[in-house]
Amino acid sequence: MGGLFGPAAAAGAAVRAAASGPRQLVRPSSGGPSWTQERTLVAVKPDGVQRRLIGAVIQRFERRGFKLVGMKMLQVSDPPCEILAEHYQDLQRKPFYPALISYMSSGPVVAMVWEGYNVVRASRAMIGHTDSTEAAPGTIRGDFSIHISRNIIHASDSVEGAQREIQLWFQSNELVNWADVGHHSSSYQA
Ligand code: IDP
Ligand code: MG
Repeated sequence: MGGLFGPAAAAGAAVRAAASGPRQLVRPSSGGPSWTQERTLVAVKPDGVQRRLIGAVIQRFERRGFKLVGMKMLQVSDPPCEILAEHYQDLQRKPFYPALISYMSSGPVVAMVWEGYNVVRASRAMIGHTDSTEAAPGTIRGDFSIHISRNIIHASDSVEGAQREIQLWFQSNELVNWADVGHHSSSYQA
């Protein structure tokens, strides 16, 4: 592994401890319920980048009201692809694993961290079933994916998995804690 991902590769893609925790309690100033804010890792895979779908993915997450707190493009190209081995550690015995690593290292990936209420579960619903044949229309995979082995996008499947994956793909100083300060159109009065 090299190129843009050099520093983390040098660290053996070790999980770093400093990344922001995935859960924080937010109490709206207007009163109302306390919402548990989460973070999740979303990645546009090489086929999604090749098909110019980065913008479509970002647009869907922004429209849904989630907040982008980290994003970078990187190519995980050189064997042994430690970050991918760690990312897909649960799949190492699957017959498709070598092809999966080859696919994921075939071109650039856009990794993102999105924040919001129940963003882990919501983003899994937004991306749809792993297998394009089963993915519901309206989901990202249901609208764009052509095959289970070319399914456009990754999203963490649990809060614990999200924490692990965010720490794997991002340094803590690559994540930005930014606050809403009322630049939505609904905040302005004539
Ligand atoms: P997920 O991406 O929906 O969480 P996982 O089961 O975690 O699905 O599998 C990770 C990735 O491995 C999938 O997104 C897909 O790229 C690939 N994959 C999973 N199952 C198959 C398969 O049966 N054939 C080829 N590739 C597969
Ligand atoms: Mg998965």
